[in-house]
Amino acid sequence: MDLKHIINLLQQNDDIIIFPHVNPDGDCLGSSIALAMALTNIGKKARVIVEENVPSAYEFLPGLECLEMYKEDKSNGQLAVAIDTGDRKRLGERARLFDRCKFTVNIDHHKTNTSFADYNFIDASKSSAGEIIFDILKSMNVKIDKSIAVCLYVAIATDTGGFRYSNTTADTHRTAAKLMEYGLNAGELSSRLFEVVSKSKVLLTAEVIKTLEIFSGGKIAFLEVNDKILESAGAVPGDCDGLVNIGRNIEGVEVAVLLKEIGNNEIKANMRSNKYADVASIASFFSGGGHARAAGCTIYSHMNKAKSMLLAKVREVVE
Ligand SMILES: [Mn+2]
Repeated sequence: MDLKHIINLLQQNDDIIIFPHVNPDGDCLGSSIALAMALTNIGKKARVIVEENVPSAYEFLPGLECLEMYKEDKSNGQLAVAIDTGDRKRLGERARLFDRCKFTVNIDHHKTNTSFADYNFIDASKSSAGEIIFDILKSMNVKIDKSIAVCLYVAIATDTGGFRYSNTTADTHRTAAKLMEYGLNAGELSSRLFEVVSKSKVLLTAEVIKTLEIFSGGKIAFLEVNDKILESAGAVPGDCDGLVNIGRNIEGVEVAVLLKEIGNNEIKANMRSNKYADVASIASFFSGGGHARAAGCTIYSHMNKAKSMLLAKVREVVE
């Protein structure tokens, strides 16, 4: 699908509902809020509907007034826009509202995207949904202000790990440079996003490091977290973001996995790779998704079983 069609739909509809994915991250929140603000500025009714609170790390974002908490009712909208959402499951409870809207659009950069909407724009060459939203706003010729720029910069910076991951392209830097021209303070944003951590996160990190296991002669690292560990650190599930990098950053490791025990029979796996292993293919095997270097899935089994099934698959890809 051509970006022009998506832009036409945004221009022709006045009641637009934007859907970030569940467990919202910096990319989906920043991109969604930026799009909502830009559309509101040109006189449209644009809302971002979420079903969870904004993680505390992103409470500083401008434009949070665009967010509305999802209520189960029969309301609908003209145009539904899912952002950064690889498959329909990632819409959570809101999938019903999404389906009730007259037209549905899916804007994403995950190569595993299932094209679940009426109109799908998937560009896996982009580092982030933020980069795509920037292109859309530029093509629509709508005014970008500092608040919109901050949101898009946060979207791009978080999905590229502060412009360090291999998804960072020359275009990514060019877009970031253009966003900086709206007067945002990149140093301050980076420190807020990547350096400042809560005490509970530090304590959680210490506990998670104790679970480290290394396999395949140092090429695979597994880490674990569960409610008991979270509780002992006084941490919340959102504090687990990025912990998989503890494994990924170990010299010689190709694939790192963080296993999160949600219930007795539900394990969420967060995977990262460094150079060659396609973790999206592993995630797909377990009905998950993502990118070659960052992917995730849920395994409905107990911890030991989930770990051995996943380890077997990771070994196939790594060895
Ligand atoms: Mn993203």
